Formats: sequence, structure tokens, C-alpha cells
Amino acid sequence: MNVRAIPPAQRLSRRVKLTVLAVVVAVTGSVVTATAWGDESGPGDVVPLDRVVPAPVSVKANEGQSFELESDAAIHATAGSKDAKAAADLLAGLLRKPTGFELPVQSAEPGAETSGIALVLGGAGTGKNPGAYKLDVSDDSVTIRANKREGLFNGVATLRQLLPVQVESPEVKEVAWKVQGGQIVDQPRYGYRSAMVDVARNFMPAEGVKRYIDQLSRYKINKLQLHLADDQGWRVEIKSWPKAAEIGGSSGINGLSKGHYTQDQFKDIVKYAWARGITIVPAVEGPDHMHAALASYAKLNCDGKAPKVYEGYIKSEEGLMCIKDADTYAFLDDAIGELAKMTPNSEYIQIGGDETQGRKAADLKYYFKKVKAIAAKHGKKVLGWGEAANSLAPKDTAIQYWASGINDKELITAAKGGAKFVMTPSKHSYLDMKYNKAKPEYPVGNTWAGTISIKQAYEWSPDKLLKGLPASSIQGIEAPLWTETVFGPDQFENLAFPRLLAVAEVGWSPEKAQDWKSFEQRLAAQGPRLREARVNYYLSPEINWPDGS
Ligand code: TNX
Repeated sequence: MNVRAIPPAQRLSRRVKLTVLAVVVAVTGSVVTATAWGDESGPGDVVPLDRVVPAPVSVKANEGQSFELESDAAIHATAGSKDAKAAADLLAGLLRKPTGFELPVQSAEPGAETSGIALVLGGAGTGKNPGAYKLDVSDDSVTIRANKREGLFNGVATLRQLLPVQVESPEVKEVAWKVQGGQIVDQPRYGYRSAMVDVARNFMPAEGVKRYIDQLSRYKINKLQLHLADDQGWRVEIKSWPKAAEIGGSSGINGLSKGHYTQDQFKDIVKYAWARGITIVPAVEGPDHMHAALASYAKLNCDGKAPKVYEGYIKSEEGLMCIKDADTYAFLDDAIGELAKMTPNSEYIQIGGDETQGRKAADLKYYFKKVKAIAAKHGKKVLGWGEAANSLAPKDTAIQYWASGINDKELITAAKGGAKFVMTPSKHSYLDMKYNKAKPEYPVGNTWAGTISIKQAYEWSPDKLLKGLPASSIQGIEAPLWTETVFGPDQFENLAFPRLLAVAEVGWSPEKAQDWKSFEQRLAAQGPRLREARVNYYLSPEINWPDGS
């Protein structure tokens, strides 16, 4: 892909950004009040049962009933189930802050009558889909049933959106915590629903990653790929090669966002994500885009000399791993081994394969065969960017499709040979693309794949991107956020939100439930929620945002 044509990243002050938003609003004439914190659900009101993103499979409201969470309520979890307890702990943790209630988590024998909220694992009658759940709301109780851990977490995410907007508040709020009566029966279209953060180009501290995890879990994203190593940075401590993080983590684009996670911090992120239903998938580029590692150890370079760290914007000419050198694989063996140990719940490790033009096909085959064997030795399957399909044997491999017209035939052959696909279309799901061509220009983001409006992020289907790719090979979707142009949390969130919600719905909802008009209305209702959660989302003029957005 041609990232070379992009002008150098510019820092953006908050004032400039607010001006841009104001201009966009003025141009389109849409009425946007960004001052109030949102009070959509006063006492007596309930959120309609179908006002959920991503759209559930089936919703039946029971207008005659509604549940109100009282201060003495308990959250019940199926006795003896670690998973039900984990989901109950998550829900209690989410609700305690805004309600100010104690909400003790108590175990309940299967089949026991409970009042309050109950999370029931097993016997849900929701079929084989591990993400499936059923939510029942009556005057007396809310019950979430699922057969698997994942399903319970998905039910919790739905319930969160059915409570008043103030549920997202970091402070105690005085409202009636009511939920509309009825039933939702729901399951995901795809099991793999991922976001990606490029912490290599610009480092994102652990608190930032955790904040993103909080937002992702609200929309049933269940994987977070962390792009831990690229030319501009190596972002995680490797105990057996300590200089990788010490030296390789001491850089960042324009020297602005540097750093790395210690192993304790990284393990803490993995744990934090898992407690919110999200699996961290580690990603390390290769054999190109590896300047940070090469700057850390002279012996990883073909000429035995370490280059200085790299803080430029485009791919480094010097970031090329030495494919025939044993040190390369000794390093990758240790690094992948340590990463694999720290990510026990991930089936995959992402091993790159991007932008290897100029390499010989035989060399790439040699490299990926070795790296795949290393990953397998440490219990992981491999996930690689589209171009890697030419070099990776399809068994136990997943490919991230990002564009057509590069190696379409090879992608289809890989799929027919058993490779799985994570659809990551740069024209729809790359959250680092600008929203529009408005002038003055939206101040952050890339344009090499075009601009991506919310509608463009919404109107696509994973099985219609590449003609001839068998639908059965598609296991899911990803929305990456590459960070060459992105400095700090405000800019990051403005690119991610609200487009992430569009991609989340593409990955979750049945194709027939995907309808822009319906999505636009449900998305608009998320405005006050995102505002309440202090998310710096983009008030795009495409959406008719309500007061409090
Ligand atoms: C392409 S598509 C990349 C990344 C850049 C991104 C910027 C792909 C696999 N790689 O290296 O960060 O464009 O949008």
C-alpha cells in the first residue's frame, strides 16, 4: 500500500479540532448541542428493547412490564461456575459506580428462583454458537442465560445498553434504573470480532489500552490485536532479549510517544481484557518493518551492525530481518515463546507479512515456514497479512484480507486449502482513514485507502469483498487503528468512534438485520452514552444526534 504519499503527521491542538467540528456542523447545518451530558432516561422512561448496537437477532418487547434495579439487589451467578461468576463480577463492577449500590455477587443453584439479576450458565436452549445468549426481563427479574462464558458476557453488554444512559457515568447518579420488559435472543454472525491498535508507531500506555478495552466490550468486540512491534518501536519486554524493549522501545514517530510494557503490565492488560470478554492477540511484524528489533541487537543485522532507532513515518529501508541467519530465529523463538506464554487465551499470534516487496518468494517461504513452526512449538496458530498467503501453508493459518487486486488468486487458493480469514478491508474498516474530504481537512488520519464515512464503515459484507472466496473460510472481521498520524487519546478516540460501532455491527448482526436507517437511529442514541462515558467521539454530520450527544 502506498503510505508514502501521505504528508508528515501533524500534532493537533484541541482548539484546532474543536474548530474543525464547529465548521463541519456549520456547513451541514445540522443541529448539534455538545454541551449537555445527556438525560434521555428520566424516571419513568425506559430504553426501547431494540435500541442496541450491534442489532440483536430477535427482540420481543413486553410493554406491560419493566424491571427496576433497587439498592438492595443482588447479582446471582450459577453456583460452581467460574464463568458465570466472572460475568456477574463484570456486571456488578459496571453497575456499582453509577448506581452507588452494593450489588453483592451471590451464587445460585441452577433452577433456583431469584429476584434481581441472574447470570445462568448452561441449559440456555440457544444452540451451539458460543456467543449466543438469551435475555429475559420481567417486573421481578433480569435473567441472562448462555451455554458458554462468551454468551454471558455478550448478554451483559446488551443489558448495559438497556439501562439508562447514566449507567456510563463515572459518578453516582440518581435515576430509576429501569429496564424494558421482554426477551432478546441473540447470537453473533462471526465468532472473531476484532479491533487492532498499533502501539508500535506511537506507544499507547497501558491505561489507554484498558480504556479502549472498556469501550470495545460495550459493542461485543471479543479480540484486541496489539501491534507490538514495527519499525518505530518494540513495545513489550522480552526477558531473554531485554534490549528489544529498552532500545527498541525508546523511539516513536517524531520522538513523541515512546515506551514499552513491562511483562507485568502486559499480563495485567491481558487479564483486564479477559475479565471483559476480550482476548488479546499479540502481533509482531516480519520479516520487514522490524527496524526497532534490528536497532536493539547488532547480531540481528545481516552486516552485524545495528542501525540507530527509527522515528520516521514511512517504512524503514533498514528494517529487514536477515532471513538466512540463525540469530533471527533464535530471537523470534524466544520473543514468540514469551509472548505466547503471556497470552494463554489466544489461539493465534499475528506474524506480519506486510510490505515485503523486493523480497524473493523463496526467501519469504523459508522465513514463514520457520516462524510458523516456532509459533506451533509455543502452541499458537499463525495469523498473517494478506500477502503472507503466498508463503504460508493454509493449515492452522488465518489470513487478514485487507485489499483486493494484490494476490486474489492465492488468497482463494489458501481458503480452499483450509486457511481461515479475518476480513479487514482497508476501504471500510481501517479506522485510521479520514472520515471525509471536508475543508478544512479533518486533521488526523490517512487517505491512501480513501475516506471512510460512518456509512462506508457500515455498508459492506465480509463475504462479498473478494469474489470466489468461500464464505465458510471467513471467521470474522477486524477494525485496525494504525497510528502513524495519531497522537494521544483524543485523536485516537475521534477516529475510532463512532465508526467502530459500524464495523462491530457488520461482524455481529445477521446480514438481513443490517440496515443503514435503523443503524443510524440506534447509533444516534449511543451519542449521549459515549458522552456520558467521556469518549471523544466524532459528531459526524451524517448522524442526527439527539440532545446530550
Ligand atoms: C498499511 S495494510 C499497513 C500499515 C500502515 C497502514 C496505514 C497493512 C497490512 N499495513 O503498515 O500502518 O497501512 O494505514
